[in-house]
Amino acid sequence: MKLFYKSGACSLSPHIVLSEIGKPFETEAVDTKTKVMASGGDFFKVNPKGYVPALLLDDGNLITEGAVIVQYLADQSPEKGLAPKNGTLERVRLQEHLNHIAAEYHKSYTPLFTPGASEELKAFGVGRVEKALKHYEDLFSDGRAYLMGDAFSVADAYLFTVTNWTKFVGISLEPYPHVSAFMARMAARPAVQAALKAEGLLKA
Ligand SMILES: N[C@@H](CCC(=O)N[C@@H](CS)C(=O)NCC(=O)O)C(=O)O
Repeated sequence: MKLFYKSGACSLSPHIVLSEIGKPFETEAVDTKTKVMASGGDFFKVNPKGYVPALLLDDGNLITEGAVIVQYLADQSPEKGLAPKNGTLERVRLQEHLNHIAAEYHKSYTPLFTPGASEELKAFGVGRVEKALKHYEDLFSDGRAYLMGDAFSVADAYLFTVTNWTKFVGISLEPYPHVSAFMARMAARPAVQAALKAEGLLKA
């Protein structure tokens, strides 16, 4: 299978999950502004929505939406324990986290990455990001190591990826010590290091 990605973008989340699983996969970089892929092709022809991540399966099917891709990957390798079994309440809890990250947190950064966005819109984005960070700070303050408890799940890969953007938009994690500790815990995972390195985000 092949993951279409942009370095450091939300596609880092499935990249981390693929790296955690450790089975062979390919990647292809996409310029998300021009929609030109590293191969020179038009990314709109792969994913008409124009967004990374997109996962092309060996049988030609394409899966889009990061929160969905990571669950598909986890379900293909159940022995890795990256998501609770479908149909369980625990799986619903995982989906609550994934949906919150996608709908409430991820997209709150949009004005902060949009050149020419008004100061008012940027302030709105910062407020939304800080509200989400407060939510995660409260969650982690019960001593859990990962969103679902003691064990890493695919939601952690997504939370790490999005929270990593704080450093590009000038939002300090200092008021969120538990979130900071989570970020350090994640960054120490060999699979996360491997994905960051593959995307050129680690100094040699
Ligand atoms: N709903 C999509 C959104 C993905 C998304 O926002 N991808 C961004 C990178 S983080 C992108 O490709 N942006 C290009 C664009 O806005 O045209 C998902 O959750 O996977």
